[in-house]
Amino acid sequence: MTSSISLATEIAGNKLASCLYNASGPLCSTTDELNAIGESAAGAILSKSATLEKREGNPSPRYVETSWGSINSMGLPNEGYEFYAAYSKHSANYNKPYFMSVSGLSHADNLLIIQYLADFTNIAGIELNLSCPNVPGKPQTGYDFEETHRLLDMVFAQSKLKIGVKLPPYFDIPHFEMMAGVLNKFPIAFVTCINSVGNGLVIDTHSETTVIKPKNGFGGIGGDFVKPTALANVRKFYTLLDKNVAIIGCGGVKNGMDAFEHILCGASAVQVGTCFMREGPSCFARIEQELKDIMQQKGYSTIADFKGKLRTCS
Ligand code: RRO
Repeated sequence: MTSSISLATEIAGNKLASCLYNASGPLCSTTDELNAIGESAAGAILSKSATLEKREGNPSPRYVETSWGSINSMGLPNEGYEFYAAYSKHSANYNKPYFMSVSGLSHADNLLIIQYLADFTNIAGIELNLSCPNVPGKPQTGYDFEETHRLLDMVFAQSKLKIGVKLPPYFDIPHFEMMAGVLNKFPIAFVTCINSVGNGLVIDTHSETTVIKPKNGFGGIGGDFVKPTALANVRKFYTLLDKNVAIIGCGGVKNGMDAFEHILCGASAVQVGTCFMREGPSCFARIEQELKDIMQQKGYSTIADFKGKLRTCS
């Protein structure tokens, strides 16, 4: 019986009945899409990254699934921040927290949006996206440590809501340490690792073309291929950040074992991106049951029983 097993967790002071929910990006832009997450077994609802103005995003084809995952260059298509702020009132119909992803095109935009959100009591927290790889001419803030410090200085000087950050993947130990050094200076509630692995290239050898159109085919990579990088980022930030910062794992999760691995590395919650895009909202109930089955086999009844308890082999 897995009914005595709990996947409950807490993020930014909010209780989630399940530690699994959607990554910002796929199927979380419209009211219908957000409602579908609300009605699903997901433990929370997370919006598409919002900008100041509504955006159409990059030209299509801009999302392609491959045998091992996905490549995207969506270019931040979204309804604008006021839409996602207003949705927070509707999200109260579902008995789960609503997080809003914010990805202003400038520091000033981010500050204006975050200031506006302060009065929306149904927003459980803001996931500040420091890592969109797909807006031509806009570098990923998370790869510039001083710029990240400057932005967070301004954000935390004025924010009333709980703030977390969505980071790009890092690949070098000093870079993990430098970013952790910046984040530990602020009262960050959570850190989501990782965004897509930026600027990959997928080729159709038959037509001898790229598979997506924007940026000459360069786009963010998600799915199976990114899981080892995601796990490394979850693990490193779990060990480097203050213990009251929740780590949210994102990258390569398509079954219960993938979620188990993220939690073992230190994740308090796990987001699903490419698999959610392919399978739709029913993926949450499936992955949750698979995770519960694994926990039962191993004799665990809560995620605290194994969270962060990864050991190095001897
Ligand atoms: O919209 C996008 O192109 C996009 C965003 Br904002 C992001 O954060 N990560 C990604 O892979 N695509």
